[in-house]
Amino acid sequence: MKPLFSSHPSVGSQMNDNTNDQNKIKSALAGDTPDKQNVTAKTAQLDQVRSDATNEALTTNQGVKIADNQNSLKAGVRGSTLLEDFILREKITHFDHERIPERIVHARGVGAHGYFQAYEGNEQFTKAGFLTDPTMQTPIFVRFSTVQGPRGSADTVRDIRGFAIKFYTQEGNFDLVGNNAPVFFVQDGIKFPDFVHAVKPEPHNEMPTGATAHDTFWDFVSLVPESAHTVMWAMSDRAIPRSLRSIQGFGVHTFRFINAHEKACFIKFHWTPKQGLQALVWDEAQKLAGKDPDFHRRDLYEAIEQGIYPEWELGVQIVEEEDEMSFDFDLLDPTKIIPEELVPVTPIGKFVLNRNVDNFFAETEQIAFCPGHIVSGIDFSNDPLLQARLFSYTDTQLSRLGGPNFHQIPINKPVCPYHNHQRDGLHQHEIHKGQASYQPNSIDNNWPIEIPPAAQNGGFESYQERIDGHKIRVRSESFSDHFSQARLYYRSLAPHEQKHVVDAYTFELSKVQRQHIREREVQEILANIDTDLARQVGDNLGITVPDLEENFKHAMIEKSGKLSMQAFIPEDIQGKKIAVLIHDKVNAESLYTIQNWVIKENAIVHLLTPTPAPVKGIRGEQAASDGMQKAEPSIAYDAVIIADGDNLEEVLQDGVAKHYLLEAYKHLKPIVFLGNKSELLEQLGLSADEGTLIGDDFKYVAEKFKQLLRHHRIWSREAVIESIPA
Ligand code: HDE
Repeated sequence: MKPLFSSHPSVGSQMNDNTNDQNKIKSALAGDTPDKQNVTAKTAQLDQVRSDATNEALTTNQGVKIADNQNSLKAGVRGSTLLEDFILREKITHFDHERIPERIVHARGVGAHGYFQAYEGNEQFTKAGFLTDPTMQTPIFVRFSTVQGPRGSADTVRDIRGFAIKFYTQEGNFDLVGNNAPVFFVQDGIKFPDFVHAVKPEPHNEMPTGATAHDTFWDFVSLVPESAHTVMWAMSDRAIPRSLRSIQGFGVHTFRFINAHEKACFIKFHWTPKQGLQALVWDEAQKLAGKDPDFHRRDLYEAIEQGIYPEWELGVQIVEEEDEMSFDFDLLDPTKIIPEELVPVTPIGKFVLNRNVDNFFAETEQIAFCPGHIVSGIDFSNDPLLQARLFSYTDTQLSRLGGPNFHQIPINKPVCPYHNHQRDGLHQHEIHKGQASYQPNSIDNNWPIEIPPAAQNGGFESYQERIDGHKIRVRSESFSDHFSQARLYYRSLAPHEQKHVVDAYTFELSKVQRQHIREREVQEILANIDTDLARQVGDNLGITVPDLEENFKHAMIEKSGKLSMQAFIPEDIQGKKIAVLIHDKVNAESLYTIQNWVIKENAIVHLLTPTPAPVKGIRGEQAASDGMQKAEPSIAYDAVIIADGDNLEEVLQDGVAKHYLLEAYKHLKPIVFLGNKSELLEQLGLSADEGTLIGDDFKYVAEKFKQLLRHHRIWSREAVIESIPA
């Protein structure tokens, strides 16, 4: 971190008490602790990002050295440009073709590298090498995404998040292409193009970008009750995450594990962040979409640059083959969860993201996930949505990445050897030697050869499921209950989360122009889920709601403990972002105390000033600025501290600082008022509550502050904030 104060000659003698603290800060600056902070990290990163051509001559793609990269070749000093200029033409032609088609869904994304490490004891379930060797660290690449918006859309829109993981295992690549919701909008892949056409910006005017709040989305989902459960997730706080570091991931479909004795079981993948689950509030999400459309990718990138590595625990729910039919829903139905009360999650390993990409296009944009990339020990189920995905992803890469050799792009390449008789095609990078590109062959002794499944590190063999049925286009009757689990989700949420669901349906439906669509959603979908929910939304929209409770089907379980985000409060405050507002005549000692505490907690603190210039401490010291209050708004932080100092009058004159505090209060954030700053509460017309900490010395409020930060928001304040201006 930048030193907070310049070594002003007058400071030394008065700051003796803090010498140790300052030394700690300095050693952190020098890299003695892993707790690097934002500002230095940015500088260091600028130093590190070197081109691979540093110290090399500029050339054309054919290797011809270029003497002038500033001027095209012209017929005379003021004459026209010559067609002959092969340097200009090569450069412009390449530039013209720089873009590739964006992903049809999940176009907006961000990725990072890391590793996966298995826990002990998984061999009882699976023979997959990367899951059964706890000493091995398997490299991974994760790409997070939103579903609806194009590549340049904002990060914080209301949407399900994609959470795709590529495991580069020694037995081939395994792609776990999941979402941050455990269920999906449709049950059969044949409905996916319809769903995507409805959710995407409308075709006549290409609006809205990155939002489901429009007629075609609600038209479709109100006509397709199987979407009810997933829509409920999309209307909940899960769909406006505070950070990509604080989302859960799910494989959605039921898969299979197969162990070395060929015994199979059904599984569902879950992965849960050590950082806990946290959401934005809706007003923040909307404002961030304008003030920092890169909010989530920046948060992930900066955390990793600063050595604050996000971590998730991977687990599976395991269902024995013989228990397949023992639930009141179908395991093959991707609109259903298995409540954890019925089948708990067994942890099988953890993964950490610890390296940013070197080049966004080469890695994040060109990575090609496919649920069909699977390794021995894992297999598919007959979930009809999964089955369609097995076709779609490879197919889409052909047009995105321009041919069948996309597995040769570095980010997609397996780390284990691969050999076969596939040849040629667009963008072939390999120079295959020899004459025999077929099998059987005697010219090359039949190489490469098949490896039987029973051999060590053997060949892939599909689970030998017995199939006996008619060739038929039909939806299984066991897929027909669309509302019990939507109800289970709603009823399992904390009261403030339920209120947010009501607010979200109200907001979204208020944007729907056609009254009959609004009415259908409220009267035919919501009324079938929960009468109270439907009435609240209905009242807001002026729509009457029938009482359908008599028809409600009672599910095996009515409430589940692991659906509310409140069930995932983190143990620490690692990576939380704290803004400290400072003005001239700030109390320096108080800042050092805060700084040391933050370093110890591995959190992030920014000293925000009225302008980018440093401010003066009480004793004439200079406090460097980590950013200007106007440019680093409260919506980008988890908590605010208004620093101690002899400057209450200055703060009262500062409309930006006052708005900062009002907004943080309105967004239910912990706020610390140091020294005489507690007077601001009254001046701003705010009530003191459990989230407003007041003290002369930060030391005495630090522990309480930490607990508030762990819990992320002051929910009890929500009832009183309506009258505060947005
Ligand atoms: Fe996808 N999906 N999807 N999807 N999906 C794509 O693949 C598709 C589904 C998911 O970061 C596309 O490479 C079909 C469920 C993620 O690169 C495409 C069906 C789940 C990502 C495609 C589904 C997902 C994609 C677009 C229904 C959660 C981003 C570009 C049968 C389990 C991966 C591409 C990344 C991307 C098709 C349903 C998650 C078009 C046909 C269910 C996280 O192939």
